[in-house]
Amino acid sequence: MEKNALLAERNRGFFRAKKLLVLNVVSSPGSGKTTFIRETAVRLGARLRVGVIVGDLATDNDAAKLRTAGIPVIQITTGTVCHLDADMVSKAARQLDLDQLDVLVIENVGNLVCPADYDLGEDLRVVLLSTTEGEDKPLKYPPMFHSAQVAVVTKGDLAAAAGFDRAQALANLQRVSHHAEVFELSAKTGEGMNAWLDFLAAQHAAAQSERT
Ligand SMILES: Nc1nc2c(ncn2[C@@H]2O[C@H](COP(=O)(O)OP(=O)(O)OP(=O)(O)O)[C@@H](O)[C@H]2O)c(=O)[nH]1
Ligand SMILES: [Mg+2]
Ligand SMILES: [Zn+2]
Repeated sequence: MEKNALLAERNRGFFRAKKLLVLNVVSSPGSGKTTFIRETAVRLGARLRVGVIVGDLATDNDAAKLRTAGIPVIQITTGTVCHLDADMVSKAARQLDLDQLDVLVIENVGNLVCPADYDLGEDLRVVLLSTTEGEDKPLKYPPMFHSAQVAVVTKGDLAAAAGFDRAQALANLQRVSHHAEVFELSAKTGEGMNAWLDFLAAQHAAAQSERT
């Protein structure tokens, strides 16, 4: 764990020197990370160039989906390890042409538990909560939600069908991640995506002026 903290700081310095804004996207399996990342990258288009590192225990399905959309992507398959660590990210990042990118998105392994403990050297940790998985996730997995700077409620288009209690979900987020910026959107319909993209662009601009 100590070694990971050191490597994460080294990653952070390296990413800063490359003028990259780096996101660590975490959620339970199937909350919509890959879809959200794909829509983010595609909608930003030429405004900001996005590259992706994606972690899974097995398969390169997610990388294939992202690559089809023209997004530069490196897949990490972790075997039995249920989280990404800073060393894995460092090795994968070196396989991307980082000079061509503005934003690096890391899709973590679908897991709301141990990725909370592994700093990857990111600027922002983005936790997803889908409308189909229950409003109580922030209360059940507080370390993950507490450690995130951004919380995104995904699959807004399915909220009614799932009987999603929006007020309760927002109250739970407020309780556990009170400092986090909250976005509500659907990657499928695009509703709510613009507010998120504007926030991301502003974060990128702020990071650039800080680093020059
Ligand atoms: N209706 C709807 N479905 C969505 C949305 N986002 C994702 N999905 C669907 O939800 C399923 C899982 O989405 P993924 O993006 O693969 O989720 P993930 O978090 O990357 O999954 P893992 O990497 O396996 O943890 C897929 O069938 C998606 O098409 C959305 O906004 N609306
Ligand atoms: Mg995925
Ligand atoms: Zn783990």
